[in-house]
Amino acid sequence: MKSAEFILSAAREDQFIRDRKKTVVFAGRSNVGKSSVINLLTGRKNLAKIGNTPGKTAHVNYFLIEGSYYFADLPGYGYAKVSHAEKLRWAALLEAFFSRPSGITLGVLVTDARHKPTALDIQMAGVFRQAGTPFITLANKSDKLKPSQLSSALKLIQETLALESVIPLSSVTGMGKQEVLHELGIRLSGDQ
Ligand SMILES: Nc1nc2c(ncn2[C@@H]2O[C@H](COP(=O)(O)OP(=O)(O)OP(=O)(O)O)[C@@H](O)[C@H]2O)c(=O)[nH]1
Ligand SMILES: [Mg+2]
Repeated sequence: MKSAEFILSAAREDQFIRDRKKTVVFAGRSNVGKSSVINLLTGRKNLAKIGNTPGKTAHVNYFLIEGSYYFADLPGYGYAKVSHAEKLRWAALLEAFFSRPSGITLGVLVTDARHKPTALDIQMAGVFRQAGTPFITLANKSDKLKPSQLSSALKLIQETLALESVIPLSSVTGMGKQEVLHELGIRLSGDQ
């Protein structure tokens, strides 16, 4: 991507960006690699911070891509050691984020190729569906699987989340990057 810059980190509803630019929302379990995927796609190694203490960053981070649309990095869910109060705050933030979905053009649900999607992943897919937001699903960390394991792993994700397709990806090797960029190009080119 030609340019990508960090814009702001929103901790509260009134900080969410509500201009008319298209927004691609990245969601997924804590530590699944959302920030790594953003860095891979933008070709910037340190744009989104990787591997911070999980569960500590309940912010929505916005990046402006090529001056024309946003990537929004949602806080990861499902980190066991997060307090109940923090989980509630996260849920409220997410609900507020999707309560005015006007700018949200596309969701990117990042899952872990090695694992069956969790109940929270199923809920997240439900949030996108309820908001009427189309989303694509990535099976990140595919480099950790043997090629022979990949197709059954993808099938498990696809069936558990009732999806039409899943794109295998590795933020480490770059496998799948072109396919995701191609898909984003198609989804963002419509004049929604
Ligand atoms: N092997 C492998 N490791 C990855 C891949 N993607 C991310 N990681 C590693 O997984 C860890 C978590 O990556 P992050 O990008 O910080 O994950 P995140 O989903 O943004 O995490 P939170 O922001 O805490 O929710 C880091 O140690 C990454 O280096 C991948 O495709 N393959
Ligand atoms: Mg992150």
